[in-house]
Amino acid sequence: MATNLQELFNIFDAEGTFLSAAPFGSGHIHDTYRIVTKGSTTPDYILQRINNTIFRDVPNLQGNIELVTRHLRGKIIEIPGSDPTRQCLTLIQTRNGRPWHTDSSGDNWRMFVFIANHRSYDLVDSEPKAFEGGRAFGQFVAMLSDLPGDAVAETIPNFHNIEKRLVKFSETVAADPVGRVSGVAGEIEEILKRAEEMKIILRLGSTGKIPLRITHNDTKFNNVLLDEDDKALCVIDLDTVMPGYVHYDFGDAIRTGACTAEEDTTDLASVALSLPLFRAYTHGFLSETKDILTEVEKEWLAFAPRLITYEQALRFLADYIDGDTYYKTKYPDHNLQRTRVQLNLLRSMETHADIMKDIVRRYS
Ligand code: ADP
Ligand code: GN1
Ligand code: MG
Repeated sequence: MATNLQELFNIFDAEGTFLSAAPFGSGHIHDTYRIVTKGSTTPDYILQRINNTIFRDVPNLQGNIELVTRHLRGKIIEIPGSDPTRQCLTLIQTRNGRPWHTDSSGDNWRMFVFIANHRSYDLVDSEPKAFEGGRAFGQFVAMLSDLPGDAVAETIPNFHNIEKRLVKFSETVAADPVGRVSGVAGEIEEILKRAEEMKIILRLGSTGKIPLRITHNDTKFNNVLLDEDDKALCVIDLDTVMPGYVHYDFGDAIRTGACTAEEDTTDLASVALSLPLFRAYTHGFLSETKDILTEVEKEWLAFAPRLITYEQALRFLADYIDGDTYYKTKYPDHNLQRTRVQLNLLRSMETHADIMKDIVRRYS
C-alpha cells in the first residue's frame, strides 16, 4: 500500500494546507519528508517515519523529545533577541493530542515544524562554520546540564558503550552471517589492536572521575542547522539525547565537522583531520562549556574524536559483516568503504594527537 503523505499530514494538528511532499535530507536512520504547505503564511513541516527497528520504545523516544525541547525552549526564550521556533525543534501533536501517530501497518510517524532558510553541511568548508557548530553543540550540553540525569530514558541502551560493542563485534565476526569476514581481515585487525586504549572514557566514568551528563550522542555535523548567515541556529535529531559523557558529543562532531572529506567519500586519499577546523570547533565548543566541564573532562577531550571515529569504524564494519542491516546503504560495499574512511581519519588523528591536546588546553 503506497504511503499517503497528505493523509498523514492531516492527522497532525498543523497550520496550513498540504501542497506537496518530498524526501528530505541525508539522515541514515528515519524516512524523512518535507511537507510544503500552500501560501507563504504557514510553515512547512518535517514528517518522519520513525525507524522502529532501531528505536523500539516510541513512547520513551517521543517523551524524551517533548521533555528536552520544553527545557531548551524555556532557556532560549530568556535570551534577548532569540527566536525559539527557529532555535529549537517544535514537535507537532496529532489532532488527538498525541506526540506521534501509528498507522494501520504499525509504522510510527511524527512531525516537526520545518526550520526555514537553514543550512546543513555534510562537509564543513570554513573555520567560522566549524566555530558556530561548536557553539551550538556546546550550548546544547550546557543548557541541559541542570536536568537530572534520570530525567531522560535510554532510547538505545549502551549506545556508546565501546566495551559492549567490542563483545558484540567479536560475536558478529565469529558468526560471519553472510561470508564477508575473509575479505576484511585487515580492517578487523585495525579494530582489535586498539580495543584496550579505547576503554579509557568508560573507565573514567565507572570510577567516578568524569560525570555522566545528558548529552546528544549523535552530533554529526548535519545534526546542527546554521542560519542563512551561517550562524548557529538549531540542534536537531534529538532521538539519542540520553545520559552520556561529554566526550561522545565533542568526538562525533570533530569526526564529521573537522574532516577534509565527507563520511561517504569514495576517495580515501582525501580523508584527514583538518587542524584549522578542529581548532575552530574546539574554540566554539569550549566558549560555551569551559565553565561547566571538570578538569578531567577537559584533559580527555582531545582523545574523544579518536574514540568516536574508532567506534564509527567498528559500527560500519560490524554492519558490513552483518549484511547491511542497520545503516541505509546505496551500493554493496558501502559500509566497507565507510569503514575505510573512518580508519583513515583515525590514523590522521593519531598523528596529530599532541597538537590536538595543545589546542584543547589553549581554549580551556
Ligand atoms: P536521521 O536520524 O535519519 O538522521 P534527522 O532527524 O536528522 O533524521 O532528519 C534528517 C534530516 O532532515 C536532517 O539531517 C535535516 O536535514 C532535516 N531536518 C530534520 N528536522 C528538521 C527540521 N525541523 N527543520 C528542517 N530540517 C530538518
Ligand atoms: C546515524 O541519524 P543520523 O543519520 O544522524 C547514527 C549515528 C552515526 C551516523 C553515522 C541513531 O546518524 O550514531 O554516527 O548515522 N544514528 C543512530 O553517519 O544510530
Ligand atoms: Mg540526522
